[in-house]
Amino acid sequence: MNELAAVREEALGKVAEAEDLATLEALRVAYLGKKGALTGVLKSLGKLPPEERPAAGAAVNAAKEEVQAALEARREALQGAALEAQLAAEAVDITLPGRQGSRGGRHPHAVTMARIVEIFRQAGYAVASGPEVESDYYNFEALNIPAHHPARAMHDTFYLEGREEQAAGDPRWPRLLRTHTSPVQARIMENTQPPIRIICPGKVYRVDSDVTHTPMFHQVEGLVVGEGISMAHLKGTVIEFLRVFFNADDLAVRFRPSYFPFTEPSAEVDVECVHCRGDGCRVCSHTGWLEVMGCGVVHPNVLEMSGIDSERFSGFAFGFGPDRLSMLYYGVDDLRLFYENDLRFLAQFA
Ligand code: 2NL
Repeated sequence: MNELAAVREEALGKVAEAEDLATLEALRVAYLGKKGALTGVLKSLGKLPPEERPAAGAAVNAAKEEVQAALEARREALQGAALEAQLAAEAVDITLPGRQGSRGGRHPHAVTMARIVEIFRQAGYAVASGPEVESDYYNFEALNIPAHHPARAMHDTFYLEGREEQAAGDPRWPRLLRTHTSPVQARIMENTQPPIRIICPGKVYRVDSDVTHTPMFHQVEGLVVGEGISMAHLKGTVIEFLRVFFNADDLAVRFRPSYFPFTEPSAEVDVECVHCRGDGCRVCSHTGWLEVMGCGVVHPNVLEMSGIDSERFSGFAFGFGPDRLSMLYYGVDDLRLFYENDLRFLAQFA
């Protein structure tokens, strides 16, 4: 009975201290297995006098059941703890906010183009567009640009292949990438009688490409044709547009005589430097002025070639680079920044 008490004590102690399921299984084998310690005690009962055997047998069985119950209780406790630990480790806090997607923004040049279009829309202009691959006729001939004008030189214009068609006298050849959006206006004048009031925003192409020129850039041209249209209407329109665009109703604007084959008279337009307000700075090369567009009264030849009676109707036209206006408006002096797509730059406009 002393030996039984010692084995029972030892077994219960070890079970209580077991830290994992493998240890528990080893303890079960060691005490309750075929060759286990308690099983051994049971086998040794044969050595007892017969009258002591029933009580001793009952005591051994009670001890075995006690150890069995302790093993099961301990196993349940360990499994419960393991489950608790797993649940704690895998816990998901469903009250945390979701991951926010980063919000994009429009490119500053796109915002500028939309502002320009909106200003002219409000003044009653329609928006017109046309092909970027143009014929020599609409890009040059219809705009009174004679055959040997410097603007037609190969180094300015991207020409498309098409020798056979050219040789055959096909009027759609030679073909080229338009160098300005004027051909859109020439096409409109051909199929529309005045009054005409349009702007033509779009992509244009020039061969020259360096730090300040890209082979593709944007242009916006405007055209108004009607009875009694004069240089005065042109000046009023251009001045009002620039003041609205730059949010400055007292912005100084000046017109300098210039030359374009498709307008007569022609002028180039300067605005008071929007950065130093005319005092002189790096942006305006210390002149106090910024050149922003070209314009003029439509040449009668251009009207006549498009089938508009130049005795009855007259018009004005203007053209500018919206990308340059965008740079001046936002105060960015390097055009490459707009094409590198560095988010640190772009995000400042979103
Ligand atoms: C500039 C100058 C200009 C025009 C464009 C035009 C179009 C027709 C008839 C007459 Cl259909 N003129 N366009 C007139 C004057 C100037 O652009 O510096 N552009 C960037």
